[in-house]
Amino acid sequence: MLADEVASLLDHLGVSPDRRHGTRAVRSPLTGETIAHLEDASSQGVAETVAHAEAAFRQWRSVPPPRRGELVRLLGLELRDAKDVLGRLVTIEAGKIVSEGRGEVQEMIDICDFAVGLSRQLYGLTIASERPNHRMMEQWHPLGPTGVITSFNFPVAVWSWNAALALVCGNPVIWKPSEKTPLTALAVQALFERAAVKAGNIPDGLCTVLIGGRDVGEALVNDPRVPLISATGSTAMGREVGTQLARRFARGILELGGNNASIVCPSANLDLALRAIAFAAIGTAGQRCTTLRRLFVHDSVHDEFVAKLTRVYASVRIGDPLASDEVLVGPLIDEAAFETMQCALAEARAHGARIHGGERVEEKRFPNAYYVRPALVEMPAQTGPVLRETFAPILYVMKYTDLNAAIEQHNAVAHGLSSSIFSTDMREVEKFLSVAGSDCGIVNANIGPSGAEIGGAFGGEKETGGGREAGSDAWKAYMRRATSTVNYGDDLPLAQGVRFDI
Ligand code: UN1
Repeated sequence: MLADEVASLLDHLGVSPDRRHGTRAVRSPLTGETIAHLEDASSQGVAETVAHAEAAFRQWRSVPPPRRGELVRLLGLELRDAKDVLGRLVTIEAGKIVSEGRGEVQEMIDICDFAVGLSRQLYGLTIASERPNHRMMEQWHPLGPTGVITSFNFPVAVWSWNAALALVCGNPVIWKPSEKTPLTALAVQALFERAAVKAGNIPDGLCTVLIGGRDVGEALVNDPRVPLISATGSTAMGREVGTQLARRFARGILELGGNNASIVCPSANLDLALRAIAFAAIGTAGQRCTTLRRLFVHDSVHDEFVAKLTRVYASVRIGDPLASDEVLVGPLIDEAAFETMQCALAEARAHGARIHGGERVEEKRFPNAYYVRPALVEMPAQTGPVLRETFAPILYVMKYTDLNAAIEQHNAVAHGLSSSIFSTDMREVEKFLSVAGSDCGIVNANIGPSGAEIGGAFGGEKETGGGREAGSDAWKAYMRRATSTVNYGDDLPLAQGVRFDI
């Protein structure tokens, strides 16, 4: 019984039994069984949580940033201690294989480390003034309560990319996790609370979790006391969130879908490309926003490469990730995901596809869980379902002859998250990385499009939403900039030479 194991993992992680009952059933995609019940937040509960966050903000914004970093450092220590247990809960609740469940917690640890360093580097500029005896500068100030809406596929890491930065930037965090993965959120909240006790003097309501469905997310998005919402999920969700935020002039960090592609050139190291593409297309059962979904292979290597890929697709081990470390493909999140995948495959067939795999497996053993063999789909052209994101392990393969034309096709989709090229010809690589190359937020060479590390800014263009999270200067989105001009002289020269003598 997974429910018993989940109960003991939650005990171990310190989730209070008071929070573990209610009418919302949580299921595991591994078996389809119900593993816990929780209570949704009421609309009054949402309003109270935001009020607490607002009160916490008044205190937290005045704590010096390196002291704020100390709390995040302690959170990183809690996560190190809990890595295996929390990783296992991620596997049970989201269906990831064990090493990816642990990898997700490692990504949380990495962003905590990054944010601790950042807490001493929230730099503003000093700017040369055109006026004598004047100094210009900018400061970065905390913004306010930050709402974080996350999706099932990275049930804990995405919160941490936002929360670690928001906390050192001086903002409280209100988390609305996916209704498919609320238990891991409560577990992380319990770890945060442990870190907060160790840190001491942390205001109540600094980090909170709101369990619930769409109505809870909407209440958060529409609350005028929340100046920033970071939302990860589908483009349809992001379109609604973005519109609501625009109406009240609030800020959004949107991390939406991807229809990511790679190009395999004639000079590519094909063995390397094979491993990279297998991980990117099959890993996480095709349920990453960075999953590889389209592949353009040069005519001269196409048949050889597709034959190799077909063998990988036919032999990759699929099943319950808790049963063996050799399992590389866990289940789809639910039946709806399975149906969507089957529709996309049927449509591809109507567009002339040749399909390898894609069928349901393990149905007898797990009638309520949805395991599939990843689908390798040879397409005559980039049409029909190839043009959209289907959140399932489907890789559409197409042939190309001219790199410029392949880059055109590469960019001819609505999303712009991640991309890569496999080539040992530096002219091809540099072209792909150049202004005339990939139009995505992430552009790689000789690795796949997924599996980004924390130091770089993560996010993409077009219908991916435009937000950036995690590394580089992504922290600026969590702060407000104040530009100040100070006159230390006794005259009042005006900018642009304007005269105004009274
Ligand atoms: C997502 O799927 O929502 O680059 C994020 C990657 C991971 C993050 C994926 N670091 O694949």
